[in-house]
This record gives sequence, structure tokens and C-alpha cells, in this order.
Amino acid sequence: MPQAILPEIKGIKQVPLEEYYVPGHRTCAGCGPALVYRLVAKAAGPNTIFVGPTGCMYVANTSYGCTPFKVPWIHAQITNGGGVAAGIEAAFKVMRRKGKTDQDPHVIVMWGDGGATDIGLTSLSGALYRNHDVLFICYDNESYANTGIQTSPTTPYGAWTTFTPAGPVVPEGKNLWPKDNPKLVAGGHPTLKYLATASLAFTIDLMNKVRRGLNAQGPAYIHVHAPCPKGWTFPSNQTMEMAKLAVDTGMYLLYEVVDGEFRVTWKPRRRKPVAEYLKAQGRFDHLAPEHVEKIQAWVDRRAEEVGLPAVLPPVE
Ligand SMILES: Cc1ncc(C[n+]2csc(CCOP(=O)(O)OP(=O)(O)O)c2C)c(N)n1
Ligand code: SF4
Repeated sequence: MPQAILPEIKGIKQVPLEEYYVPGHRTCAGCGPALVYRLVAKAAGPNTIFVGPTGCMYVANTSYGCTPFKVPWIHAQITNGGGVAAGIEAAFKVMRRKGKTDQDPHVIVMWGDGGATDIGLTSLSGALYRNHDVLFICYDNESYANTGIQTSPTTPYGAWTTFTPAGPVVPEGKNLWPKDNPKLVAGGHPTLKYLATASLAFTIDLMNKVRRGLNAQGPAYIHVHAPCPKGWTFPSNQTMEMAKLAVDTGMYLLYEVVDGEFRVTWKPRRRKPVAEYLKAQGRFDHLAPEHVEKIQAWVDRRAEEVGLPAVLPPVE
């Protein structure tokens, strides 16, 4: 099947009813990354091959000996999602050139943050640099989740993980600031056709960004904020609220970069204090007021850079 231009979804009524990520997988109740997968698969449609580097969205989805994917899917190492995807894309290109196939599938990598921003960053960067027509999606649950919640480069400052427990020596738990992978990718890859950040709470925006990334006919990167109830310790029926709160507080910023042009895609009317987000999750329970202030100052600085409104005091 040749690639067709995927149209913008203008409202909820235009969301395709077809599912390509179907019921039956061992993800946690309320798993954010599982919902991201479902929406990505829905937006991409049947002419798609998924690459699944090791992480929850490989292990939890395929244990044991089955998958919820209605389209072709292949496992990759956590280190080499870029290489595997590039190989698939190049193989189809050669086979088309030789007249051996007329198939031109979308190739999408669904990478965890540990993979995409840490252990697999070399392979991501290499594939982006070599101009492969692949959409790279990082579902960001802000930890190495599948191995039992260890810190990754996107784990926020102050978050508890099993590798960053809070204690007398390091009272804030994690004491490093997160790596800004979208910025890193956007700043360093001249071949990049499309880049976006997206959130599970903005489902239609997320699906449209997936379609723009696929329509771009070249390397694209989408970083999706995907709350993890197990790792962040919040009730499993609050995943969407948590995703929305991240955007409303400015902890997570929504924007896209098309052919080098930067555009903010969502501005909250007023920014909520970041404390509202932090107090909703057990992973931040140990934080002292000075840590919360430090995080607020960091959020303010980043939000000002992209022109988001100031924090107003909470309405009592
Ligand atoms: C080269 C290599 N190192 C370590 C592991 C162990 N491992 C399996 S799953 C996983 C966590 C992956 O984290 P992430 O990419 O953030 O995805 P998540 O589990 O959070 O969905 C790790 C480190 C591995 N499979 N391969
Ligand atoms: S640990 Fe987190 S990412 Fe993994 S399946 Fe559970 S909710 Fe999903």
C-alpha cells in the first residue's frame, strides 16, 4: 500500500473508530503509555509497522507470547530502535526500486524515555541524521519503568525512584535536572522534518501530531508525556488528570517545530502552581518547601522562554 496523506482530525467525531492496538495486554490499570500506543495506532492506521524497543510497551504488551497489535510489529533492543527502523525503511525503499514490492508502510518506533533519551539516544540520533523516513515516538513515563522504576534522564528533579531514594544525605531524592530531549533533537539534526511534544491529555492534538509526523516524508520525533500510575504513585483512575495537570502547571510544554519553525501549540489561560502537581503524586511526597520552590523557579524559567503566562495564586 503506498502512503496516503493522513488528514487532520478536526474534532472527536472524526476520530477513527478502528483500533490497531486492541484489548488484551499486561499493562497496569490506567497505564498512560498503553493509551498513547492506542491513540498513535489509531492515528497511523493499517499501513504501519511498529518497532518496539525493550521497555514496558514491549514487555507488558507482549507477555507472554502474544501481542495487542493488529499491524506488523517487531522487537528491537532498547539500544537500537533507530537502527532497526532505519533498516526496515531502507529495505522497503530498495525493494520498491527493484520492483519487488509496491508497499510503502509508515515506520514508527515506540520508545520509552530510558531508550530514547539515554541508552538508545545514539541510535535515535544516527537514524535522524541519516534522513530515514521514520517517526520516532518517545512515550515518556519519566523512569525506567519495566525494571522497577529507576531514574532516567527525564525523571524530574526531586522524584523518588529506586535509584534515587530520598534520605538524609540527598533529601530531595533525585538531585539532577532532567534532560530536554526534544530540544536536543530539534537543535542537532538538520534533516529533521517534524518535531513535537504532545500529551496524553490532549488526545486529538496528539493524534494530529502523529499524522503530521507521518505526512512529513522524512525523520520526525514526537515526545509524549505519558503518566505512569505505578511509577509516580497516584491512583490508576487519575492518569488523564495527571497529564492535564502537567500541562496546566507548565511542568510539560506543548509545542511543535516544522521545518525549523517553533510554535507553541497550547497555552493555559493561567498557570497553576507546580505544588498542585507535585502533591498529587507519591513520588514527590518527601519534598520540603524549598525543593518545591526550586522546581517552581525552574518551571517558570522554561515557561517564560516559550511565553506561557505567569503562575497566579491558587483560588481558595
Ligand atoms: C542493553 C540493555 N540494558 C538493560 C536492559 C534492561 N531493561 C529492560 S526494560 C528496561 C527499562 C526500559 O525503560 P524505558 O526505555 O524508559 O521504558 P519503560 O520500561 O519505562 O516503558 C531496561 C533497562 C535491556 N533490556 N537491555
Ligand atoms: S509500570 Fe507504568 S508504564 Fe509500565 S505498564 Fe505500568 S503504568 Fe504502564
